[in-house]
Amino acid sequence: MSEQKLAVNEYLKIDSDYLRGTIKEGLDTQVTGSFSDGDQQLIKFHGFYQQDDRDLRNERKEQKLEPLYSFMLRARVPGGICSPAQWLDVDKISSTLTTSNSIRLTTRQTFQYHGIPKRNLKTLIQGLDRAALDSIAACGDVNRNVMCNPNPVESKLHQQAYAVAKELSDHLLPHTRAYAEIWLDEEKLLDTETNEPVYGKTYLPRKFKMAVSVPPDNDVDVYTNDLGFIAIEENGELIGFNLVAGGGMGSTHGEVETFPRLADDFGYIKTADVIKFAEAVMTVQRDWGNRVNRKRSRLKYTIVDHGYDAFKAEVEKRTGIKFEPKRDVVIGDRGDRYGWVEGIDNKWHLTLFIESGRIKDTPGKTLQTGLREIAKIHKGDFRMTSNQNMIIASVAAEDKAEIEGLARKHGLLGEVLSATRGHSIACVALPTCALAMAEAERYFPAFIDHIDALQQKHGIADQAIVVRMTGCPNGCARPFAAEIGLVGKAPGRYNLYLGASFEGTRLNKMHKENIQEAEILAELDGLFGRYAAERDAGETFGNFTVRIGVVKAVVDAAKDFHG
Ligand code: SRM
Ligand code: SF4
Repeated sequence: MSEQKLAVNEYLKIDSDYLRGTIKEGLDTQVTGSFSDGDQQLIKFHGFYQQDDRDLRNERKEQKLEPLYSFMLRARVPGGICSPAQWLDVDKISSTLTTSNSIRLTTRQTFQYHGIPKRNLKTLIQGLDRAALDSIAACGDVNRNVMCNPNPVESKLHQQAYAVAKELSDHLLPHTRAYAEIWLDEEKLLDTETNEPVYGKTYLPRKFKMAVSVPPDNDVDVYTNDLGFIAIEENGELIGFNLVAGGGMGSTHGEVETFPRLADDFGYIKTADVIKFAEAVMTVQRDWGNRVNRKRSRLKYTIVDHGYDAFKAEVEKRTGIKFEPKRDVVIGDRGDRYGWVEGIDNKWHLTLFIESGRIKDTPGKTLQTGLREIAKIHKGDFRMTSNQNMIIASVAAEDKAEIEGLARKHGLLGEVLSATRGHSIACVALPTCALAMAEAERYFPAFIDHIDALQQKHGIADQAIVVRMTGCPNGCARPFAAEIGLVGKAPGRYNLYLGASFEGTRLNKMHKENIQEAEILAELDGLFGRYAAERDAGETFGNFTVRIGVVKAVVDAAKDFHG
């Protein structure tokens, strides 16, 4: 059998001297705002992407100018928790070193800056470093930002789950000193093979994502991750986890060998064994994952291609521990609890809805200023959620009024939020995302207005429906796990997916391809009418569309998603 050629990125990693490449030299080059092709791949491991303003692309081409390059930086904030002092620094950096003048909360509990000129990159990373923040491994073929349920209400269990998420994140960080040398001007030490004891020179075949969920909340959408840990408690104490693995959303339109998938249940493990199992799952993926075709290189394909049983046996062999049968657990709501909620420690927590996670000052809605003003007086912490929202956590009863006053003054609170809007997310898409085929974030609020109106028309406004939109099938807002998923195909055109469960335990399936707003709304109008008239008590919209046969339930994604 002839040897297949590895994907280009594999050679880049091998030749990069542990992710250094020629980034340092590229940074000093003044003649272009971009990096070389190879370094553009390597900078991802350092947390940023080269982009250009797609709204201006054609105009600049006509003027024979190079695209207006700038950079997007994604921070690494395990569990999404940061202090008010850190937020003030994050905010200041956005105003002084980026041209977008905004902060973007992401679907994985962290924040991004857009519009960073190359000349500001180093200053920006040094600013983050002073705030005890970084962007190492926020992107690239490594373990990314580890998500964790941010619910501060049941604080003891959350604290224990968060400690596990933080330990996972720390343990699986790349060891290379490339980031420290290039961005923080630290000295180069002697590199040896032991530089990357877990990853090795070629790191992972592809990105790798982990989440820790605390049931019944499933805000982290645990089954969409490569590796998920579902917390199991006894008398309010964390005792272990159900381990799930092999989830992922990305696919390519028209290529049936690519598909989204939800993670499989593997069984129960004790808290003390979490790191062992995480390392085993990750290293099996490191050794067995597809390094030839990057479209088939995520863990989900490794499990499908090698088989569930073989994968499980290898993980058990590497840990020396057998999975116990999975524990019974209820998987519940993926939404956030908006407004004030009292925790068990007599502290209060305020969840703010941030539409598509975009924190920016606009006329009448000074969201960025509002959060800055809150950070100046807040004594608790900030928690970013995987629904792109922000929790002002741990507020003493006597401080509630002042915080709420600021939130109202700046438009962070006060608008009536429909049940569906509160459960809906959209990815960034245009103008910054290089892969976008259609709008998402910029169009989504108006689209949800239409959904709200249709739900009101049919008397079903109280029913939350999980609606998600992305500008392409990479799935950054997890659209294939939405009851109504809209995935960009071309400007103004989307594929409509239906039939996922409300809780995120079943994928959806394509119902209509390549349709425009009018057709989407007409389709939903008809289905909402039937839902209002024919639903069973308590039946969610996704389950209804499967029961009445609008789409078939996806049980085995490899066969059913396209079949
Ligand atoms: Fe994503 C690529 C934005 C969560 C699957 N994602 C991108 C890039 C970097 C485009 C690029 O490669 O040039 C997007 C940058 C847009 C911009 O201008 O900011 C981008 N992804 C995002 C964010 C910011 C969306 C958001 O609206 O919040 C999310 C950042 C998360 C974070 O903080 O780490 C984001 N991306 C996700 C998720 C959701 C999740 O992880 O829970 C997914 C689906 C889950 C998964 O990984 O399978 C996701 N992004 C992808 C993929 C497809 C991967 C695949 O397996 O095929 C790509 C493209 C790629 O990797 O080739 C991608
Ligand atoms: Fe870009 Fe596609 Fe991700 Fe949206 S889903 S941010 S369009 S890569």
